Amino acid sequence: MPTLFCNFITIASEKMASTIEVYGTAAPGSGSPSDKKGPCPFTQGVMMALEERNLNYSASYIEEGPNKPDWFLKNNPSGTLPAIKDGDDWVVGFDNILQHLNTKYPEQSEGMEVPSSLQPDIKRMSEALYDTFIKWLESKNKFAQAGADYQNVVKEMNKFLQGKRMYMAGSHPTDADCDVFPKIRHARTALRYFMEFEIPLEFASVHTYIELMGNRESVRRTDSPDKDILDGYQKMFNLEVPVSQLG
Ligand SMILES: N[C@@H](CCC(=O)N[C@@H](CS)C(=O)NCC(=O)O)C(=O)O
Repeated sequence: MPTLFCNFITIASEKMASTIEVYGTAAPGSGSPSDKKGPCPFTQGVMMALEERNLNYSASYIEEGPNKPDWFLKNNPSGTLPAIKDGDDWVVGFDNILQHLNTKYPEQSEGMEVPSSLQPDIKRMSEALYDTFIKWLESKNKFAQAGADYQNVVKEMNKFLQGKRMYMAGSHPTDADCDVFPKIRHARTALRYFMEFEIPLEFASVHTYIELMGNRESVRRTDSPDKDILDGYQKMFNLEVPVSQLG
């Protein structure tokens, strides 16, 4: 076989075999690195983005806080999670990671990019969904203003989807769903338990969206059991209702 051809085979097979290493947020108290995923929708979102692209990856988890391993901080001085190592490249943060995937794997990323006309609205809703959810948990008060703010964002999302879109950016899943869905999933589970809050039935488009996304393989393969999500947020915010009540 000519040398040039041999080299091509080697490079092609190396490229196909390369595995992206994901470092996500670990369950509180599980160590670093840990094999126990913690309550971080950004971590699930990155893994969903890899699943939707059919890219090979392995995942391990690092605990939040100051005690991150030296080897990790050497490569990721900010300590922000999630991060990935793709070959020699370290990429940190949800948006940067998705941008990296779109640039480095254009074929696998086909159809995943969010139309620029929709990006600002979706980003604003996504950030508001997470911020109000976290503020509500932090308040430890079922009647806090953050609760009303959270419901307003869900209402806005319902209006955004209603009669126009099945997924956040249209008729097929995109990176917008890797961004938004994990936040809805985590909040719905945690708020139901800690705040006795259910997304009102009148927000039917959001309920349909949750069901549609919940059945996707990319979600099934990256999801955490409810108990792990609840346990994570309980420890993270020192919430009073004991998760052990779940049985
Ligand atoms: N904007 C960041 C947010 C990610 C984030 O909030 N990560 C948290 C974990 S869920 C983190 O980095 N925690 C590290 C620490 O607090 O030590 C992103 O896009 O990924």
